[in-house]
Amino acid sequence: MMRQAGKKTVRVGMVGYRFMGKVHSNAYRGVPFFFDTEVVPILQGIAGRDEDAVKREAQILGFATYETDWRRLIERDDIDVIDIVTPNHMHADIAIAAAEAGKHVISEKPLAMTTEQGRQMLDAVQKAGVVHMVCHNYRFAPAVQFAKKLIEEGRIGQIRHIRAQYIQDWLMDPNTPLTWRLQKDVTGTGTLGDIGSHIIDLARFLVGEFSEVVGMWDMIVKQRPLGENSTEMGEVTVDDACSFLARFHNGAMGVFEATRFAGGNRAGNRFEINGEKGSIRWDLENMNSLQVYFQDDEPALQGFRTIHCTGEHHPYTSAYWPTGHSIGYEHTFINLMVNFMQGISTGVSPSPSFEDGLRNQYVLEAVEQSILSRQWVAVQSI
Ligand code: SOE
Repeated sequence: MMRQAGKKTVRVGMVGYRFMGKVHSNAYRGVPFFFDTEVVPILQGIAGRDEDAVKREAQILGFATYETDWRRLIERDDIDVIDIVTPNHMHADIAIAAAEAGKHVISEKPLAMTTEQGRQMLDAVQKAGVVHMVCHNYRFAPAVQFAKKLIEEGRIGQIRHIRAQYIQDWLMDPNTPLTWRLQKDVTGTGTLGDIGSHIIDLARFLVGEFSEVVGMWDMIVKQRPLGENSTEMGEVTVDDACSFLARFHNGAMGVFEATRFAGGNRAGNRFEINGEKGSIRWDLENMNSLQVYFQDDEPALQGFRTIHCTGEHHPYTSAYWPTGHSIGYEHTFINLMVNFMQGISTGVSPSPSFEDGLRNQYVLEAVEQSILSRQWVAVQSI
């Protein structure tokens, strides 16, 4: 850890340790390995209720200590950052307690269960003056950052359309057990909040703010086994699939789809944006490539071309490998954590902040209300 010499450090306390816990831990370790940030994270403590499991995970993930109560982690003087990788229903209590204790806070998405909770979380971090961030990692894929650059440079002109999907297939087997992601009181909404929130974030990042939405959703498998080999069944209480139409304040139109029943699509997180002068396409399953079309290309050569965003001219990539060498899903989180570390060193919360999380939550709420009322619903603004 030579690059750590003489640097300021922030001591991270993480609550939770499963999939996202592993991803975040890997990202913190990657920051000083690849980037020269002012502030460097230290994996100081981890919390989880099951002592044997949390002790084991602390060792695997590289945390110095563990706690079996997240409140104890927040009370500790040797923790500067609280990282929330728990199921959604715990985000608000942990984030608010962390902010009140003066800790910087980073939370997995969606920010909250409701807009009311999201508002309380934003108020708490603003009142405490701590740095905050929500983990919409896909913005930090180099090809997505490059798309943003092209849009800001006016290369596709005024945006007219976005069609975005996050379609998966991991629930197609009706014997797949009921997980917390399928229980309303733990997760809030199903596909809408879990993966729909990611494409909402990408749309807000690349196109702008939503003005109104109308949606529909469906619950496809209504009961599932409670565990791997269980014959006992539990109720699925959230959407398995959700689609919605949107209008943006800048006049653009949007078509969005989230499902866990799109056979063959393991991580079909894709968008196409069409502007007056060109189009841009991205697909997580080919995440280092960006397809672009420019209307002012010579007519005989017009068509989509593919840019492999792995070169020195593309955002973030030169921190990793020489031109042409691909990076993966985990690097989107390293890039995100680099922004978080920079935010801590400047005192300015990077985007996506809790404010972005709340704006995202307003879109989720409007989609849900539109489905329940079978009407278009205006998206509240902050
Ligand atoms: C499961 O649907 C999941 O792991 C989401 O929770 C993540 O946010 C998404 O990035 C991948 O799929």
